[in-house]
Amino acid sequence: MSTTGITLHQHSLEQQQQNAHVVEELPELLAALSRAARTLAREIRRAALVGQLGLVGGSNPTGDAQKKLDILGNTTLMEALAETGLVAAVVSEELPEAMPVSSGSAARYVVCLDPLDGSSNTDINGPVGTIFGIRRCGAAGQSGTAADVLGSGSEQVASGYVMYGPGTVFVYTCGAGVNGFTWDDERGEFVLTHPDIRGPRQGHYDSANLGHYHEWHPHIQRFIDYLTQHDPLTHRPYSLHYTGALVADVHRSLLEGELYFYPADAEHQQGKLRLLYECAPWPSSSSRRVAASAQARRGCSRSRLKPCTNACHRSSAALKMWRCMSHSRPTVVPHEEAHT
Ligand code: AFP
Repeated sequence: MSTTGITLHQHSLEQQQQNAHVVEELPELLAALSRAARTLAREIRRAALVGQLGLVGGSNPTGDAQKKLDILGNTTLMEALAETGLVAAVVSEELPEAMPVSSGSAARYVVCLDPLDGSSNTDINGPVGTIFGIRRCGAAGQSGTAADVLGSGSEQVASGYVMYGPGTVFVYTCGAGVNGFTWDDERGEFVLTHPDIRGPRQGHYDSANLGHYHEWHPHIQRFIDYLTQHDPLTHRPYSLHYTGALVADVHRSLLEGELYFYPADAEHQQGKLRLLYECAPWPSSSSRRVAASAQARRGCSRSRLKPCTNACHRSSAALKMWRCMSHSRPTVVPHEEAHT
């Protein structure tokens, strides 16, 4: 396939035509998400000028203080997805439960969203993002409920993220490679700029909130100590890069090879990152299927969720998830040591 100048819409149509496993509604679902992303990019850029920075005054179901832009992001995405008639429900960081969207027979998908990831960065003009994972509704009569999203991350039909930085970048996978598109003002389109993303085999960045170092499990502390030792042969010490916005940090990981981790700490004993919309959606270049390798707790088991109260917002102590996803091969302490 020639990739010169191809738009996101053209790309998703080609993916759908060329890969039997790709759902026929993919182009329309991605078009809706990209329309919302375009609106959000504009609103984020001008937020300081129109009084859209700062807090709303409440908190979301995961306990984070909600920003005005969090609410705007959620509404914008929900409206765009509702227009398609293809989405039965949305699971969002900003909503307590799965929210019904459409009830027609075409509404066969549930979309998991972190509408504005890293929203603490909005007030300092830092990078933020949107994360999405698209799943099929479950058995007939069970559509649009939390039960539809309780399967493994590998059951997603497509997933990805948008990063609002100096440019706006839309990255997605439908299980046939990971591709990135940059918004082109002149064409009014997302245009393919990062085809078939595969991170370098050797990374030398790490990304984590080291403020929690003394609360982490001793094995994780040892791992950090290992990364900071000097050894040119294994590209150590790693350089610490942390923006506080998962999308920005993991985007770097996909492009340049990096470890990102947010292990359990005193405040977040189950980990901070939410499985459905902060972990499972991260696209993998190493698998035909959409990545599911967000892992639970210290053991790095697969992310099959079991029903529980507020399962939509269940979190994961993510230790090494994006090393495997980005194809980067940093030299790490032996697996057994890191995970026992
Ligand atoms: P939200 O802005 O969507 O709540 O996500 C923020 C986040 O989950 C993730 O984007 C960051 O990597 C992480 O939190 C930063 O957390 P700390 O401020 O605790 O380091």
